[in-house]
Amino acid sequence: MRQWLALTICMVAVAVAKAEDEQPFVTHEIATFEEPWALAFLPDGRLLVTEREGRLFVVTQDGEKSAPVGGVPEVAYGGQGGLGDVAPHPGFATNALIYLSYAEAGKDGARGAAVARARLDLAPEGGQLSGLEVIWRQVPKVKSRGHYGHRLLFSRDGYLLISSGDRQKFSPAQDLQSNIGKIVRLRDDGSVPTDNPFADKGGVAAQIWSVGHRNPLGIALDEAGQLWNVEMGPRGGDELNRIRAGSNYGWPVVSNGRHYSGLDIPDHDTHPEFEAPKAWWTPVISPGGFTIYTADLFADWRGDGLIAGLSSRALIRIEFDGETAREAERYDMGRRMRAVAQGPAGAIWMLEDRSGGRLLKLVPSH
Ligand SMILES: [Ca+2]
Repeated sequence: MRQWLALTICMVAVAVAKAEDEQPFVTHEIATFEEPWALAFLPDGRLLVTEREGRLFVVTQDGEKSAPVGGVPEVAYGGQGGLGDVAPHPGFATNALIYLSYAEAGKDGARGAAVARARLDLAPEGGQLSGLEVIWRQVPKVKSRGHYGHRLLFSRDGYLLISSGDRQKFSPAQDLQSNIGKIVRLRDDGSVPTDNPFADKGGVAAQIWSVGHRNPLGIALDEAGQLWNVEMGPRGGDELNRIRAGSNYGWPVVSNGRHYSGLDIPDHDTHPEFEAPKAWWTPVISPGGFTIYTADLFADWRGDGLIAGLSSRALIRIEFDGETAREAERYDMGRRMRAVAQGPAGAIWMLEDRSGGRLLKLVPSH
């Protein structure tokens, strides 16, 4: 049954993958980077782009790239780790604060994601960070160089949401004494809101917004303000989840995929006490980034989810219907896609993965 289902999904995926000349958008190459990981727009319309080795750039929409911004914290580059996400504070225009996530070295080869905030003073040649303070860390640091997660998102009411991967350690994702394998919610200074679902447990549990995530590389808010995430499953079982405060998404107890060894993990429908994904993929798409489109330029896509696919080398469009979601269309991009964001004028901006990864601007073709 599972094989039949997987084959069917695979055939559907092939059927909807469109050749480039049929795509509803034109792709413009804006700039090229070395292992880019994240992009975000500043209020003045310029972009911040991170490179995994530890560089942050200010980039114009025409592709003019600054010198690396000074004062970026030292990162533990290697494996999947390095400099990760970047997010300007919602009040950047007045406070100039930005947030960076990155892999941080600990003792004896242990590593963990950290999030720092700093003031970014823009200058003609780029900019300089000052007053950098680390406001969050994965607990505990572990000997792994993968599954950091560490995407950043500000909620409409100004809280900082951080997706925290399971660090390839599985069971801590179910442990409230650890913040790995979770989505956490903090105030903008890193302090813990008193209305978080596990606030009364204190300690690291108080940070936790949702439980049981594997490697969540995308978080986004829909127009109603509901939170969604995408995360990589193991062999099969990539997930799109509707995130609710205090809910448990089941990793590693359940997954619609199986271990890399081939050993099965019980599927979601065997454990209804966990939140099941609203959409899932076998074969995997390897979601690297996620946004929900809210602009008018792509008029038919307003309200749709957009996933940057790594192994699927695609932009994947999701249609929502209240509480449900489904893959509506898959556009072949030809390269591993690491990140996706909506630009100020409604264009869709993407980053390719790895060395030579391009910053792309997608605009409607008609
Ligand atoms: Ca399974």
